[in-house]
Amino acid sequence: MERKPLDSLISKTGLWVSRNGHLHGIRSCETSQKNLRITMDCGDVIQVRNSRSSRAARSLRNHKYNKPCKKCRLAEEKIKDFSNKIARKDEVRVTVKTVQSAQFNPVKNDIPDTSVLSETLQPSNTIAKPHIHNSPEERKASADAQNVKPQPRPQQPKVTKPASRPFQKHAKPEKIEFTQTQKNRILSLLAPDEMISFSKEKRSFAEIESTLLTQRKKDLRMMYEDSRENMLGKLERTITEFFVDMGFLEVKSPILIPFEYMERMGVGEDKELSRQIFRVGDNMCLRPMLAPGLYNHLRKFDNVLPDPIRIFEIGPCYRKESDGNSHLEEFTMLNFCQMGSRCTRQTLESLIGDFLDFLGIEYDIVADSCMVYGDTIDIMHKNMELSSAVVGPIPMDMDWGVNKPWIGAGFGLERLLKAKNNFKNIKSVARSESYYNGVCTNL
Ligand code: ATP
Ligand code: 9VF
Ligand code: MG
Repeated sequence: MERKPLDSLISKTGLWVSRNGHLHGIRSCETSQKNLRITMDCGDVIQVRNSRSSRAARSLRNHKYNKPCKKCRLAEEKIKDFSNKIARKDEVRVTVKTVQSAQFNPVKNDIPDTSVLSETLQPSNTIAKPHIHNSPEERKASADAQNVKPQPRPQQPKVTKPASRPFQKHAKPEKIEFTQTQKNRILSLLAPDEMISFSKEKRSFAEIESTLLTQRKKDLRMMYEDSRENMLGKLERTITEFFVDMGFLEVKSPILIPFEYMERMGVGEDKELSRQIFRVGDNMCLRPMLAPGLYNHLRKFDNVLPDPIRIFEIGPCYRKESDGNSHLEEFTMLNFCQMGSRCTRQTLESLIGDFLDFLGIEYDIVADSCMVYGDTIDIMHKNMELSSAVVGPIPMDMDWGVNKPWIGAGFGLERLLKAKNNFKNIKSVARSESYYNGVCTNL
């Protein structure tokens, strides 16, 4: 049977169940394409997605609530009518959220900040405030994570709890089982230096989430107060300054390029790699690398600038490969190159060494090869490739009107940030609406 969206559930009952289980009467409800703005009889206003699967939709569908809101002054009849419906649904039971009274254990920090931790201690019956989740990703994370599976209904249905003991406390469970969605939500809320062992965890999902939410809000407020700089933007500025100081010219070439450029780079439609390219219309694509733009600049500057020519670009690149912890579909590449004199492996390695020392990132050099350039010098941080570097010339240069020796290296900025800051997931430092400077924004 198709589940009804929130707006139709509301219009049927005229009631709302808030996150803390209070049953409210609805005074008015404004609807937009995707959202509802509901004013309760008590004056509370909330904005929610008009979803079929949210916590609120489930509560209304299952007539699941904890106690009526006193300020709404709901008619006894209305409450009874709502409560009675539950009795007809055998599979549904009013779920009373139980939060252990045990002390909140901070998520293990390398260096615990006691001021942060003590502030995050909350009363054992605290339940998070309603949140507005805008993206499907956000909504899924929180709504699914909050989901409490319907349990077989006990013999004597007791819908409301005495007002004095709204949240009954049970004996502390030995071990908490987390769903994968809950684990993902918790992991997304961890700071880079935080870890959690789900198998040893004694706190409930709600407790952990609430502690982490408080910490992440604090982190974001601190960034707003302190530097206000975006990590990715700042790294781009820092690297730009470094290469400009080293005598490299900063260039910015188009992100939207003719697909023919990729054919000229040896990645034509017949090649497996071309499947990773985002095509735009019939003839264009989003650049998956910076080399075509740099080739064109080198050719044009050849008779203009003194030898050797040094240029670099930093900017977005796109590849259809989002799996794993080191790949993004939208990432930021640095490619620096030199053409003309002194284009040796030694110069290349020394430039790379100076650059990574400047950033304070450890690395190893390994030999590799790739389809576009043939032999490459790969720069690794642990098991992650930071860069592929090449000593030219190569036969392909001819197709770009370049006929001098060259050296060059391409680095991913998000991978540099991940290596430098120990981020677990590259997505937390990528262009994103879900993270800011490694901190989850779905709070
Ligand atoms: P990998 O083998 O890890 O997929 P690659 O060899 O295909 O990388 P290159 O074409 O050498 O990547 O690109 C230069 C650098 O750009 C890489 O060393 C990496 O730092 C970064 N990079 C490449 N693809 C991605 C991606 N999808 N997401 C984030 N960074 C990337
Ligand atoms: C080095 C890897 C051919 C002299 C204009 C610039 C390079 C390797 C870069 C990058 C890529 N290449 N991800 O080319 O410096 O292009 O695949 Si040029
Ligand atoms: Mg590579």
